[in-house]
Amino acid sequence: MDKTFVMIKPDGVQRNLIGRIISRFEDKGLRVAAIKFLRLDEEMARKHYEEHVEKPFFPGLLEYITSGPVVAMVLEGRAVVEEVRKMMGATNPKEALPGTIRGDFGIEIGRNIIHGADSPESAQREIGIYFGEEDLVPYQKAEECWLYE
Ligand code: DAT
Ligand code: MG
Repeated sequence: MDKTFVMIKPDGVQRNLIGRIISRFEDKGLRVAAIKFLRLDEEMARKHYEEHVEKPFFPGLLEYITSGPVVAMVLEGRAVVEEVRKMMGATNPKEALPGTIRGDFGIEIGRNIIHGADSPESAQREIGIYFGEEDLVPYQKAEECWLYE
């Protein structure tokens, strides 16, 4: 099954959205394969946002992402990277459509609630930052024959 990496950012945790966000993924039929509650330090944040460290917005991003605990998870499902990106909505909540997580819960780009890997390659790299092979629990859900043809 395809895998992606998702993180509920510090604002999502502070705003009591953990349950509602995970529920959306469960409702869609995606499967949680690993989950962890943690606070990023600067080193982890730099690794996570490797491609953005030189960007002008990085100092603010670093402060925000290390400002409180986050929920990191691996989700599984068919084409899950793309599905999760659709469910998250545009990077800037101002442009994110209603019905998406960022569109429904966010207002500003620097408080956009959720991270999701943007490609299967990024997903693999990001999963490796937060989880070891032993953290991924393989299982099947009984409903899967009603989700997949
Ligand atoms: P995404 O999180 O949708 O994958 P990204 O990888 O381009 O977006 O950027 C990572 C995060 O950095 C994003 O969630 C919010 C922040 N960010 C991106 N572009 C920004 C900008 N122009 N100003 C401020 N923050 C920005
Ligand atoms: Mg990104």
